[in-house]
Amino acid sequence: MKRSILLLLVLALAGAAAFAGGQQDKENGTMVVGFAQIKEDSPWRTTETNSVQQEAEKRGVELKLSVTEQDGQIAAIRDFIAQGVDGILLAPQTRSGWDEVLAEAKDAGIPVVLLDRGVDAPEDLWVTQISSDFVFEGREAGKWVAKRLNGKGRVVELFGDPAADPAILRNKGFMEIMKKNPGIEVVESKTGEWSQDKGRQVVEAWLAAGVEFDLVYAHNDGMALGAIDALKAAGKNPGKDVQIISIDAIKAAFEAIDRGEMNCTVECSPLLGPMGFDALAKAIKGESVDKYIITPDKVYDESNYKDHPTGGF
Ligand code: GZL
Repeated sequence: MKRSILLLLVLALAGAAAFAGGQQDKENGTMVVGFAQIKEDSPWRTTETNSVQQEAEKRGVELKLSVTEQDGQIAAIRDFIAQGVDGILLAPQTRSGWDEVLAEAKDAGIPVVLLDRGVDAPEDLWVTQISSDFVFEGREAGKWVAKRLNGKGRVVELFGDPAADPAILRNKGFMEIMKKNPGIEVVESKTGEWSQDKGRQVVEAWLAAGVEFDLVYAHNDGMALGAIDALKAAGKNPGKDVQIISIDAIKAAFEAIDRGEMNCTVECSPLLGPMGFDALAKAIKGESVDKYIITPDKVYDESNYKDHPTGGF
C-alpha cells in the first residue's frame, strides 16, 4: 500500500514540475523558447537572429521567432505566455513600455532574458541583460576622435533611436569625453534611425545647409555608411576630408575602411545566442544568473582592422 502511494506522489510531483516548465515539456520533453526580435533591416540584427536560431538548433530547442516593432513584441510575449513556453528572449526596441508584459511573464513563471539592449523596467522582472557596455563604446569612440582631431575640430553625430538604450548610452559615453576636449565641438546631432538610408538623408541635409564638419560619429555602421554615400555624392572624400567613426564592426564597415572611405568602428558583438540560452537554462533550473552579462568590445581602425578574427559581423 505504502509503495503505491509513494509512486503516485512521485508521479504527481513530476507532472507538476513539467507543467511549471511549460506545456510542451509534458508532451515531448523539448524546451520551447520564444524570441521577440526587433524588425530592423540591418546586417547586425540579421547576424544576431542567426546566432539565436543556430544555437536553438544545436541545443534541440524549439524556437518560436517573432520579428516586429515594439508593439508587436509585446503581443508576441503575451502569445508566448499563452503557449506556455519555457523561456523568452527579448531584444527590447526601446527602454520603456515593458513593465506590464514582463510582470505577466513573471506571474506565469516564465523567465525573460534581455538581448542586446536594456529596459527601464524593475530588475526583478527579467533574468539578465546580455549586451555590450554602450557607455564604454561611446567613451572609446570619443577617445579615438580626440586623438584623431588632436583635440580640435567640428563633429556631427548620427544618433540611433533616441528611445533606445544603446543610443542613449553611446551618446552619454561620447559626450563625457567631448566635455574633456573643449577644442572639439559637436555642431549637429540628429537621429538617423539606425539606418543607412536615413543616415544618408540627414548628412545630405547638413551638407545642403552648409554645415561644416571634420568628422562623423555614428551610433552604428549602417548610418555611417549612409554618411559616406552622402559625402561622396557631394564630391567629398569620406575617410580623408571627413573622418568617419561608428560602432558595430559589421563586414561592410571593414570593407569601407579597406577602401579608405571609413576610419574606425567599435566592435559590438551580435553573437548572443549561446549566452542567451545558457542564461535561460540556468533560470529554468532555478540557478542564479548575473544581472548584467557584458560582451567585450575592441576598437578597430586603419591600423588593426585586418586583425579582427572574422573580418566583421
Ligand atoms: C546594440 C544593438 C544596436 C546595434 C545597431 O546592442 O541594439 O541595434 O548597434 C542596431 O546596429 O540597431
